[in-house]
Amino acid sequence: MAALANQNNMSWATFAEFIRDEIVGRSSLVRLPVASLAKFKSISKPWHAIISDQAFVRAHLQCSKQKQHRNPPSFLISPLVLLDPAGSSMCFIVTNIRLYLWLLEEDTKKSDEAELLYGRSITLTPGAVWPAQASAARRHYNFYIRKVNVSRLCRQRSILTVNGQFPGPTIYARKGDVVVVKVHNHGERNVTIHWHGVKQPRNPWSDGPEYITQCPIKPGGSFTYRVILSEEEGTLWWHAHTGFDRATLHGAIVIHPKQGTKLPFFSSFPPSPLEKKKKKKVEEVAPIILGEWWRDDDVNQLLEDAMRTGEDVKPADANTINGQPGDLFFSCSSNDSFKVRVEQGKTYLLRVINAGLTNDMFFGVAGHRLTVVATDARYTKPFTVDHVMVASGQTLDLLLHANNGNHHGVGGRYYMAARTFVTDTAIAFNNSTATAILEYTSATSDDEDHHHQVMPASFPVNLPAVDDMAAATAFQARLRSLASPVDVPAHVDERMLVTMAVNLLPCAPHNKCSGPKGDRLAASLNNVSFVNPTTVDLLRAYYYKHNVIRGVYDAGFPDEPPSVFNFTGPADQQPGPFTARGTKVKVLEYGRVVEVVFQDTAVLGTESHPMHLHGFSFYVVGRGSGNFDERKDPINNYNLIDPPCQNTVSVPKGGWAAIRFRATNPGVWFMHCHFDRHMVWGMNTVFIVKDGKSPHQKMIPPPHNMPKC
Ligand SMILES: [Cu+2]
Repeated sequence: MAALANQNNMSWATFAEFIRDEIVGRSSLVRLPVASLAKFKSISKPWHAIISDQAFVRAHLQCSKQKQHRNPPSFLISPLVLLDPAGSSMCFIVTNIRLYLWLLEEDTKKSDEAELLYGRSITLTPGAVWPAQASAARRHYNFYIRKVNVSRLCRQRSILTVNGQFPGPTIYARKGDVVVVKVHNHGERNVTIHWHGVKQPRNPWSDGPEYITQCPIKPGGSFTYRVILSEEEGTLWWHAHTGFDRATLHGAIVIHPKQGTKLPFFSSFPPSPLEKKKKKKVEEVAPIILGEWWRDDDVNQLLEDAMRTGEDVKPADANTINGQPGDLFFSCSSNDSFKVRVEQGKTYLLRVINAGLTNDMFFGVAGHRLTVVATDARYTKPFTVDHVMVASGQTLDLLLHANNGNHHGVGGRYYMAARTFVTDTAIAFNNSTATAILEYTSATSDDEDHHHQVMPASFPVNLPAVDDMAAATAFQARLRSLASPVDVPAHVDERMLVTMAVNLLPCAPHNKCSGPKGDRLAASLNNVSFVNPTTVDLLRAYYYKHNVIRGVYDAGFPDEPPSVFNFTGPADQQPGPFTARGTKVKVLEYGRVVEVVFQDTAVLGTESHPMHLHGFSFYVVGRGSGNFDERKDPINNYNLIDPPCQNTVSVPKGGWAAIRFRATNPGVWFMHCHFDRHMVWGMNTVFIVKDGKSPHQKMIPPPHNMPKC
C-alpha cells in the first residue's frame, strides 16, 4: 500500500492488481483508500486514461455466495470511492473480479450506461484468501417524496413527506460510514435534500442546497446522494433545501460511535466511582425534533406570497415536538401528543433537533434536569441545566436520569415542552409552546393506561419566558468541547467581519409592494443580498469553469462591510435600509485558516441569527454583545482552549460571534442564516474552497447523474 501511495503514475496492470488486493477475498463492499487511487494515472499505450478525472472502472464480482439474488454484482469505481448503483450489499466473500475501464464524457453522463469511449477488461483471481473484514459500512435508504394528508390543530392539510412519514425516517449509521440515499421525487415540485452538519469531505456534489451545489430534482426524477460521514458522532439531521419544504421534509441522522468504541459519558452526574470504572448503559429513545406548524397554509404558498408582496412571512401557528403540537394550547391534538416512555432508574439519551423555520426554542422537561453531552454531533463537557436553548438548525444530545417516577417508580407523567425564543418581539411571532409527555412505565406492567389516565402531567416550572435573552445567552456560553485543548487554529490567514442586516429593496417599477414603506423586505451579509443563480448551480459553474463565459457568480464577496458605523447603536446612527442584490462568493485557497466575525446590526432592528455553514464544523471562539472590538475582544472574550465545535452558531441579538475553521474541504459551500425567511431574503454567501495540490486535497469528480436545471 505504501509503495502504491508513493507512485504518481500507475499502470493499468498495477492498478488492477491493487484493486484485486483490496477487494478479492473480502466481504463487499469495501472502501478503497482514497489517496492511492487518486494517484492512478495510466499513460501506458494504448489506454490513455487518467483515472483522476473522467474515468470510471466498472467491476463485476464473483461471489462465494450472494447476499441477495440480483444480477451479477457490478458496480462503478470512481477514482476515489466505490459506487454501488444497485443499492444493495452484494457478496459475502468476493472470489473473483473482472474490471472494465470506462471513460465517460461529460455530456454522456446522463444515465448509468454512459457511452464507453475506451474499454478494457481484465479478470483477476485471488492470489491469496483473506478473511471477511469489517470496514466502514455502506448503508442504503430510499426516500420517496410524496404528499399525504394529516390532521393538526383541527384541520386537515396535505403535506410533503418522505415515505409518508412526518417527521421523516431516521437515518442510523456509525461514525465514518457512507450513507447512500436515493431520493425519488414523487411530488409536484422541484426538491433537494441537505445533510445538515455532514462535512461531506471533498464531495459537495451531494450537499444539496438548490442552485448552490445542484440543480433540483424535478418531479418524476431521482438523485442518489452519497452522504460521507467522517468526524461526526452524535446527532445531525437532514432536510429539504428548496423553498420552505423543510417545514415537513426533515428527519434525524443518528451517528453511533464506531463498533468497539463507547459513548464518552456516564449515566449519572457526577459519576459514581463504580461508574467511572465501568460505564453504564444509556438508553436510546426516538429523536426529539422540534418544528413549526401552519394551521391553514401551504408553506410554499406563504413563501410565494411573501416574495410577491415584499411583506414578512406569516408566523407559524404552533410549535411541534415530533410533528405534534401537544395538548397545552390545542385541545384537538391532545390524543396525539408525542410520548417518551421511561423506566425508573435508567438514563436516557434525548437527541433534540431544532428543525423550526423561524424560531429558536427553549426546551425542558418537568421534574428533571438535563445534562448536555453534545451539540451538532460533537461532544461537549457535560453540564446540567433545567432547560436548554437550541437555535434553529442546531442539535443537542441530552442525558435525562429517570429518577422521578411515582408509585414505586411507575406512573409519573411530566411535560416535555418547547417554547419559542424570540429576540425581536416587535415582529409578529409564534408565541406558543409545544408539549410532549414523558411517562414512567414498569417493564412488567400491563396496566399502564390506568396510571396514565389518573396522573395529570406537570409543566416545567423553570422554562424561560419567550424573550428571555439572558437565559439563552447563559446557556450558549456554557457549551465547551469535551477535549482540552482542542485543535483550534491559533494563527488566522483570512479575517472577515460580516455584518448581518434585515434591509429593504426598492419595489420594482409598476409593481405594488406592501413591505415597510411600500418597499420589499430583504436581508444581507456585508450589504450584499445574495441571489441564487437560476439556470445552473454554482458548483457546476465553478467546476466546469462556465463562470468565465457566463458570469454566474462574482468572486468579490467583501471581507468587511462597505462602511463602518455604530452597528448596534440607536436607529439614527444606522445607514439607510436599502441593500443591493448580487451572487457574490468568497474564494479561499486550500488550507487557509478563516476567522469570520458575524456582527448583528440595527439597520431595521436587531435580532439573533443562527448562522449555518455547509461543509465544515467550526469552533465558536467567542460571542459578545454590542460591536466587536478587534483589539480587545480577541484578548478578553475568546476561548481558544475548548470552544464548542458546531455547524450553526447563534449570533446574539445586537452582538457578535466569532468562528474559526480550516479551509481543508475543497468544494462550494453555502453559508446562510437558518431562519428560512432570512435565507430567501438573501442573508447568505458561498465559500469556494479551491483544490489543494495533492490528490486527496481535491474534489472528487461529479457523479454521472447530477440533475440538470
Ligand atoms: Cu437570520
